[in-house]
Amino acid sequence: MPSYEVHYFPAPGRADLQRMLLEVGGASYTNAFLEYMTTWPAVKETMAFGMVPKLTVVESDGSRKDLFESSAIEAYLAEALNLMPGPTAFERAEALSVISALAELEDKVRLSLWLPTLDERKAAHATYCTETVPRYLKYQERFVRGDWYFGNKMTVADLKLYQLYLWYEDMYSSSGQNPFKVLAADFPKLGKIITTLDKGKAGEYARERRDFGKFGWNVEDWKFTPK
Ligand SMILES: N[C@@H](CCC(=O)N[C@@H](CS)C(=O)NCC(=O)O)C(=O)O
Repeated sequence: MPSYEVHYFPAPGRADLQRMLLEVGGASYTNAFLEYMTTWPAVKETMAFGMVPKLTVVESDGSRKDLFESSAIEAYLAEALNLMPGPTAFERAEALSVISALAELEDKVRLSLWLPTLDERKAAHATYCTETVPRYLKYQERFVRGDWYFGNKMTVADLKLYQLYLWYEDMYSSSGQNPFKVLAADFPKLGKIITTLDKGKAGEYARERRDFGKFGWNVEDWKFTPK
């Protein structure tokens, strides 16, 4: 089995699901942390598309290859670590469709993060939690086909859901606004997946190896800032 390097900034961010897949899949990996303020501008030019995350796959003979773009890295790791549903390419593509829809929901909150004033950020987050999230989660709840998204096997789709839940915890737990908790009665199947994952390896990763102590949610400012 190869080992892996996750090249990213010292934050969960877009590498969170990748690290979680590696942990849950029992792979050997290291984090290669990048420094945004110092070395990043030069390192950026070495990236295929000028951005990270980058996943380096280190084969047992020492040969290395790099993969870019979160969606491609997530799909590759899910395949490599047996965290895709089956039995055919169709179900695997369906798992990617769940990830795509959840990533779209995730992208919508990024807009709130960069608004100029505190009042604008608070208002945008409130609308996001009470209107946008339920609109998307309604369809996610319908998609779940058993104890997990794809019946009796935990897959990358379940882990994507849990990663989104964790991000909402980062931002909203201090104000009691995590929509997965506030709206728990509306989404029992999604809630069950999150609760189950929280008790296992994914939860252990979330509690012990996800916070690098560099950036955190600043509840006074409603934005992520260096700690
Ligand atoms: N489409 C890319 C987006 C990656 C992206 O936005 N990366 C950010 C960090 S979250 C980055 O590299 N920022 C530094 C820069 O753009 O110079 C992916 O999904 O991997």
